[in-house]
Amino acid sequence: MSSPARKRAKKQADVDEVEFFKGISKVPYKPDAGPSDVLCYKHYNPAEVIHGKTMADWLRFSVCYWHTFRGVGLDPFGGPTITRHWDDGSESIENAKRRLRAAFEFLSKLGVKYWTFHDRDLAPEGADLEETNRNLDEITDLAKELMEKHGIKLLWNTCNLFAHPRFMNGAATNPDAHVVAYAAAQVKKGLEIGKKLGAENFVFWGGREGFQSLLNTDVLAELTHAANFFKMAVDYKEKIGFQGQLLIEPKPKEPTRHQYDYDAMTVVGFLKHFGLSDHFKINVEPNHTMLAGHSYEHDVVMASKFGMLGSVDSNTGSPDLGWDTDQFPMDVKNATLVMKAVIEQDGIAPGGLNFDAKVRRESTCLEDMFIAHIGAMDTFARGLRAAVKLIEGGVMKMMIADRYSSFKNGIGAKIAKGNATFEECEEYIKKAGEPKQISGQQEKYECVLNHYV
Ligand code: XUL
Ligand code: CO
Repeated sequence: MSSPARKRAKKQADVDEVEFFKGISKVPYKPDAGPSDVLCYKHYNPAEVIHGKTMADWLRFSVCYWHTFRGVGLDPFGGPTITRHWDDGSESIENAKRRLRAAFEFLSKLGVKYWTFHDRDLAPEGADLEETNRNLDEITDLAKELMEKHGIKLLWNTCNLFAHPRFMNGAATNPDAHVVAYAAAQVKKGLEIGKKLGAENFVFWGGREGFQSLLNTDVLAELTHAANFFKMAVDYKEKIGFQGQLLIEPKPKEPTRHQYDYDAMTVVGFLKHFGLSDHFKINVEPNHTMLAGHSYEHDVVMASKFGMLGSVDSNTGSPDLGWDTDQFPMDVKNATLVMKAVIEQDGIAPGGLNFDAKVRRESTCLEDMFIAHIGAMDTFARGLRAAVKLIEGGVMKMMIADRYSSFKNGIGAKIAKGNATFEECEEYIKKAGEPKQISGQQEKYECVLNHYV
């Protein structure tokens, strides 16, 4: 950034009324807009009531701070491509404040009610924990003020327990107790900040909680330490009266070769094993779900069926690649399948749909930030509308009821209730003989879904 531009940016830090996104006004709802009119919602109409709730309440959209306000387009092969005029690239408090002001203008013009952040993206890390915490106090004072001014709430905050070199071998699962204690001290502050800002959830994504090699890893010790770490978090949350829901976000790999929180069912098993399942739910990121070798909606559905779906990091990957691309979700069918699960559990609150997504390295304009979010929000609005029609139409529900109808009576009812024995089943087969073939009708189900998408 040139020196006059840097001076201008510095000045903006202290001025509340500077407009960062000149030429972009509050995004309107224009259902009849043409194909190239992309700075408007064509499907997302927040106040519209659909299937008993407003669209805003079903969707609870949230913007993430780390990609949208800290992303610079770095990749392993090249440096930053994305520069923002309000950001002088420094780790100063002034820069952090200016960035935050730009973020709230963005949220407000977009018409999104929630945001999410990592502690270290918000405020610079100081020389020691005390200084870092003071920085956080100063920046979260401003965040609180801006949240009140713009009527924006915190969906969740989280701690970055993976970027600093001290965490290279993990945080809660680090083989060095000193690092585990550091991570605990950091999360203590994270929960305090969550309480201060009225966070509706608090997320643990297991950054480097995993291993690169089993040869040097005592997996049972590490998992036990992780469970004890979570127990400390529950105790402290209760002690300070933090009301937010605790969430764990699964991911199978990256940055470590194997991440302990592999997928939704792994996390459910871990939580049940260590007696933590009453205190945590799951923040599913479909992009991670696909990295685990599942379909887009798989973990959303699995977590929901076990009563553990807390929130969704709404993004997507490229199924042709094997890594985490954090793209904006633009596939209406995938969005429909997620919203079907959300409607079936009567909403996602206190969670939401958080866009843990970044514009491509090549999408360098300010306008692209808006277009990406608007496009993703419209995708999910279409998904919501389609899922409502699918559910209200009732055809798929009837087909499924019919498919499982043999469990309504007789031996089926006994199996379903858990009252049957092997001997009774044998008796039944002696009388009833070979089961007749029943079609699974996958293609018919796919046609029914396509009817609504
Ligand atoms: C990383 C990821 C994180 C979490 C929050 O893949 O998804 O950004 O959502 O730490
Ligand atoms: Co995420």
